[in-house]
Amino acid sequence: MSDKPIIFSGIQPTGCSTLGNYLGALKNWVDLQNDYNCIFSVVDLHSITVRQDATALRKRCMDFLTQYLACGIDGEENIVFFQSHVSAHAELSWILNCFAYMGELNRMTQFKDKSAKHADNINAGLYTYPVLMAADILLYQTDLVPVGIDQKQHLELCRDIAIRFNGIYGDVFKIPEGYIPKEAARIMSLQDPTSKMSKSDPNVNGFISILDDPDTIKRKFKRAVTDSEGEIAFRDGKDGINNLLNIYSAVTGQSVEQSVNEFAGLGYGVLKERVAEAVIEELRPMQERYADLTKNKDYINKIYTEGAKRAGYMAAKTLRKVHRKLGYVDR
Ligand code: ATP
Ligand code: LTN
Repeated sequence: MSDKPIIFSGIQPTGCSTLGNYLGALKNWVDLQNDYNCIFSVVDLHSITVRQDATALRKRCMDFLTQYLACGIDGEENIVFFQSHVSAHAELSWILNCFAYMGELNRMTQFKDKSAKHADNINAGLYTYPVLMAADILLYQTDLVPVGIDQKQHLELCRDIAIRFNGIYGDVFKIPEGYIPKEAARIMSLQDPTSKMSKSDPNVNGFISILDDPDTIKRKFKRAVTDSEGEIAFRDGKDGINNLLNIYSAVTGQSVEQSVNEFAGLGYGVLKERVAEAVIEELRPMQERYADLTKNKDYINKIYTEGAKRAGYMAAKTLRKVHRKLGYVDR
């Protein structure tokens, strides 16, 4: 790898990737890939905090990795791999568990939300999930972590753990920074614009899947919940309209203010149609590449096998350093 700064990010293979994942994460990965050495993982270890069907999970993991490439990530220039293929993630995660406090983990809002959602299965993995995420990041001496704003708290925990560890053992880990986009940091559900668009939402009308066809996208935007005021403006209390304006701005690359001006005097119907059109056009090239790539299994296989090899090499280096600092006998 060249001496450009390092990026690490990942998405868990649950549900199907949404417009939220695309605008909050994937699109930025593509934009950043030329200026950084990038490591993008399908974080399959994270996904089993919720019970998964093995056959479906295996297929979904492949679909997610293929989507990374279809979005425009160059899998040869960058490292693209499955988290479970590099055992150092689980190994460092155990070690970092011993440097994370229960008080810290208790404060994680994602843990609180997910425990409420899966009250019948509040497993220890759900609780220590942010520690595994810290291990993902710290293994690669990562400089920058591009994520949506919902991951900010996890990232701060990662930094705290790294600073604590370095405080005891010297300069072991690079302290990573977050890269959180402004407009697209938090895309909201189309059915409940006060909660985030989530790929595990049981209501499929709440999210746009990045593989949805144009008719489905139009239909979902048409049904999007708005308000009864009829005025296109961006302000508190207009969650549905704010969300549509955010999506439109993120896709077109213009500011929210410019979008508000563009729609001045027009009705909600027009806004919904234009947002749908913009999203369809944004996703079209990715969907075409995706269809091609799914036919090329050998290529995909080569990308993730090579990816795991390169990632494994980098991760082993950090893990070796950690082991030495802790006092383990050399292998
Ligand atoms: P789940 O519903 O299974 O919890 P998710 O949709 O929240 O999943 P993650 O795998 O947790 O997706 O997140 C992957 C990346 O996408 C993260 O960087 C996250 O911040 C980003 N992301 C997820 N949802 C949104 C959203 N609605 N808006 C912006 N970014 C998002
Ligand atoms: N927890 C993240 C996914 C994730 C991640 C990471 C993101 C796992 N490990 C490392 C960035 C860096 C989420 O979005 N739910």
